Amino acid sequence: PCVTLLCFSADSSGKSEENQSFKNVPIKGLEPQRPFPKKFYPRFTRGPVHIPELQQKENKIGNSFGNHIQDPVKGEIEFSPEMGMIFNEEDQEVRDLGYQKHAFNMLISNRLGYHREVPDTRDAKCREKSYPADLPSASVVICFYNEALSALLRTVHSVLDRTPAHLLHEIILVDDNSELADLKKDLSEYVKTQLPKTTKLVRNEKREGLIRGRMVGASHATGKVLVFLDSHCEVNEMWLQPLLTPIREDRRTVVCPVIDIISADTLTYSSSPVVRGGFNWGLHFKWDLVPLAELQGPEGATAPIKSPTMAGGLFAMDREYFNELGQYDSGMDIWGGENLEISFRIWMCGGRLLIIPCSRVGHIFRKRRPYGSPGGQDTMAHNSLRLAHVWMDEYKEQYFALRPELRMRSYGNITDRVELRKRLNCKSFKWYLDNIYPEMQISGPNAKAPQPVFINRAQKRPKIIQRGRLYHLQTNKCLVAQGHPSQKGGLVVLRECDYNDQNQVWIYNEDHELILNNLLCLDVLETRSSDPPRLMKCHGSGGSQQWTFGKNNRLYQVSVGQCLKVVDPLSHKGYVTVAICDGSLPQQWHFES
Ligand code: UD2
Ligand code: MN
Repeated sequence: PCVTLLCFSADSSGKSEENQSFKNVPIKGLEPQRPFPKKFYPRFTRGPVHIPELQQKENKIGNSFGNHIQDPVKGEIEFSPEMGMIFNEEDQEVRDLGYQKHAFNMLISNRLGYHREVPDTRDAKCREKSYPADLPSASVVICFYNEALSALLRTVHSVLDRTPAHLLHEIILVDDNSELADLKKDLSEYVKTQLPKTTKLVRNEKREGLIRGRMVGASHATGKVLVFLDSHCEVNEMWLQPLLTPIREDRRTVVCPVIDIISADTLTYSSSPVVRGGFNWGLHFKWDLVPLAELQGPEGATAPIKSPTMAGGLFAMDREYFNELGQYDSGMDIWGGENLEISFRIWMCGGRLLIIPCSRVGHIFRKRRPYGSPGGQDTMAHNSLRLAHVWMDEYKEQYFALRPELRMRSYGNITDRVELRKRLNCKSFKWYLDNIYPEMQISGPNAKAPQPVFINRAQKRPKIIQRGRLYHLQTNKCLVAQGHPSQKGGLVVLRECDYNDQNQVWIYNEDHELILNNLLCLDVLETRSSDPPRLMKCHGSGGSQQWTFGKNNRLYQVSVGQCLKVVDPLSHKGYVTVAICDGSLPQQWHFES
């Protein structure tokens, strides 16, 4: 049977006519249907997402999960590659502008609308857990700057749709002085007319950055627990109860959900492995595998995990405890560093920080930040300096060893924060390293650190589906590298086919990558959908390197939403580009084994 996309809600911000034409795109039988690759940042792989209990429900089968559809036989959520199909110039503009302003595919985000189902990525044992009835209620604080309306409202609706009303005290949206006029107008209208009274919108008179922005949000909150979210998230089934439970037991516990991955190019929701937060001496956050000992308790994979640091965006904390512990450092600007600062502060001043595997929230991970700071400063360095001087004692030298140019840089007044540390009677940074993050390597002559025992998760190579030539039907030519196939950034062009030439051999694998001579992947630039494809290092996270073969012999580029086309089939130059899929001869390709 032919399954069509059924994922447009009435309030989708796309135009209804376009939706109509898009709705009729058949999916099954048109493209090779394979599980969407799970190779994302953090860089570990996992098998396909299985949702056995959904398989039982007849009415769910063939229904859409955003841009996933469920395979009725295997019960897997599969990826529908044509969600980003460009039909006209307007689509193209939405896509390209979206990448410029938000660094993700806004065309797909708009088409998904404000509600969608996401795959339940929790460990099966999480579904057997029960939680106390008398949990504290939460104020959800979402601070945003120039967010895409559809992404922001999907964040809000996912919370409204998947949180029991008695646990949701309010949602506080903090507009950090966004400049996008449409966003301002449409959002305040929407909040007024479409959302419950408990969703409030506050607006900063000037750009404060996410750190002071969250403090503003928290100051308006009246719920027992604060829950912070980024403005491009989708919460999963039963996300809040597992976060509130440990806080109810001990108010000095701060908790983070597992952050699932929403692809910036395809908006596909996929499962993250359970990892914990760490950092390096450059004061950058990083993910670490969980030491074996942490996973060997009776609760196994569902037990909360102690985490030395948090990623920053998604966490829950008792509101009064947030205030007692000194909120955030209000001298920190725009973006960066606040996550390590609050993590060190929690541990050193008598609290604890846990990751809760049974709570899952998806987040759009972008390849770049689409905004700067108002004065163009490097706020990460400024903020890191402040945290190093307040919290890291003699270990700040580790940072300066890597960033000597910052040693003399001014970082503003930190008196209040130093006093806070004294007042709260916080432990030393050495205590933190010894007890909370003993795996941290200390560089220098006397460096000696215990080797952590980590679970070894081998990276899986995507399976090869086909190996052969990319043959252009109209010209009888083959797609090859313009220069050497190992040259990064090189263009591809049509040349006479030579069946003995390895440099003409492509691999097509289960991740939908096209790899020339087993070296580089066929890739497109994210920002402009009209640029020709190039050969780039395979990044394994789909999107710009995903291609599917479909109707009318077309070769479709997933994140650009267009088809590979020969520019001028009669010329000898053999240039190719991507263009709106029209089924014409210049767009017809064969993969020849
Ligand atoms: C990560 C965190 C983010 C924050 C940051 C370090 C996650 C998933 N995300 O970066 O929450 O801790 O590390 O600072 O852990 N925003 C404003 N005003 C600004 C700039 C940003 O309100 O001036 C908003 C923005 O719209 C977004 C949030 O702050 O909702 C986080 O910004 P981001 O998504 O660009 O940060 P991200 O996820 O790269
Ligand atoms: Mn974010």
